Amino acid sequence: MLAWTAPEVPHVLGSAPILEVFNTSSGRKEPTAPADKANAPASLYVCGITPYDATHMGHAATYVTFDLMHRTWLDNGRTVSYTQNITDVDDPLLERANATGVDWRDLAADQVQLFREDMQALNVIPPQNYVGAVESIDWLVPFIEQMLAEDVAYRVPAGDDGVEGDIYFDSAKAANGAWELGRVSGYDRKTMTEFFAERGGDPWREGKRDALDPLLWRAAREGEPSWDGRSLGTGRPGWHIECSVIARKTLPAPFTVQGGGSDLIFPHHEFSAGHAAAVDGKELATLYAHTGMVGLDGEKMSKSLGNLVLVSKLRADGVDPMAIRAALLSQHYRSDWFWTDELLARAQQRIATWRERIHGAGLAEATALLTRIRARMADDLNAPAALEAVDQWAQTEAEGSGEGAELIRNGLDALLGLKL
Ligand code: 5CA
Ligand code: ZN
Repeated sequence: MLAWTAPEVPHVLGSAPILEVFNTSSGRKEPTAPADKANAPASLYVCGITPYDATHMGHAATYVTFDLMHRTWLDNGRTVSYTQNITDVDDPLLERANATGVDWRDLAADQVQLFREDMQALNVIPPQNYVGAVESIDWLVPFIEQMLAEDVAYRVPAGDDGVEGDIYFDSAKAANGAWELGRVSGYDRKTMTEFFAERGGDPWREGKRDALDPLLWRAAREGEPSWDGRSLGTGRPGWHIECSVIARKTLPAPFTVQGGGSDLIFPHHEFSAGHAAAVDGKELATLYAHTGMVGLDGEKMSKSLGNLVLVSKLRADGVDPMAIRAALLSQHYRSDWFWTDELLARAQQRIATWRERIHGAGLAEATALLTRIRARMADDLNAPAALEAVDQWAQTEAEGSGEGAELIRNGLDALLGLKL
């Protein structure tokens, strides 16, 4: 699928330490490159949207976070392969389409287009591979066929609706050196069970070998879209297999970082990793990075609750997208936080102050500022601390008459994606 137009990312002289990122799987901060190969190619997979509603601040915070990772790697002189999916067929999308009387394909296409516009406005570098679930069905069928052949997948007898042919993943049999249940999330069984039911799983389905086994292939049902799955029968893919297969088809195995919001740790990233490892015996990614949840008025911002602040709405109201981006950057990506009007107002104020101060920037102060920003970003993408460094610089007496302005402008763009 077409992504969006790539922004020019300025190249800035100087060097930065290797980026370290908190790995959910190990519970520690880890370098994203070997010490002796600081500029080794990097690869990133970030779980994309389910396009049934517009981009809210939670989505934006997540994609801007991984954009910071992308930019930090580019600044380290690394080539970056980046894949993002679009879950363009799944229960919530079909339910919304049915409820609103819109064709699910039109709903998805409209929302993906709005997402592209939001991402472009926020100066997010697009993925090279932007792949829809529907587009990946031909890739995914042979994966599931192989899993069935190796008995790490199995057919479940018809449930209440009498439909035969649903295929599930055998979590216990699939355990191998590269994955076992809990490898990614580290959660105990009780926590897994809770999240599985809350986040699209069906622990109650009869005939499964383990209540936590996830769906790989859903046999065709009346009124639901379906595709030819060869020996699987007609149907549509489960959710986790979509991301494993798209990642395996477009990135190295393992790739460097698997990313998404913390709501995806379990079951989604757990089983995406499990499916891939079951097929080729390799880990999905070397590191799993997760963003905290953004909320509004005391609740997680979510399409199902409807408590949303939309990027497109703020843009339509004339808010500078760079102020939106600065507001997102003002909170650490790993914390859960709440969007407020005050955060946006403060970001607008900061941008205005910086735009004013830059005219007097000298070269030495510019170089010193970039060094500070690089150090903070290399330490688990500490964007709030990087913005504080910019604030501190802006409070100092100007040392020049603009010789350093271009360097600061380029640096803030290259490293933070902020255009002054
Ligand atoms: N299509 C799947 C991933 S394969 C999905 O989760 N789609 S989504 O539209 O629900 O979310 C898109 C991305 O935004 C995911 O990475 C998700 O973890 C993240 N996200 C969703 N809600 C929030 C939130 N309130 N705060 C931060 N990130 C969020
Ligand atoms: Zn995903």
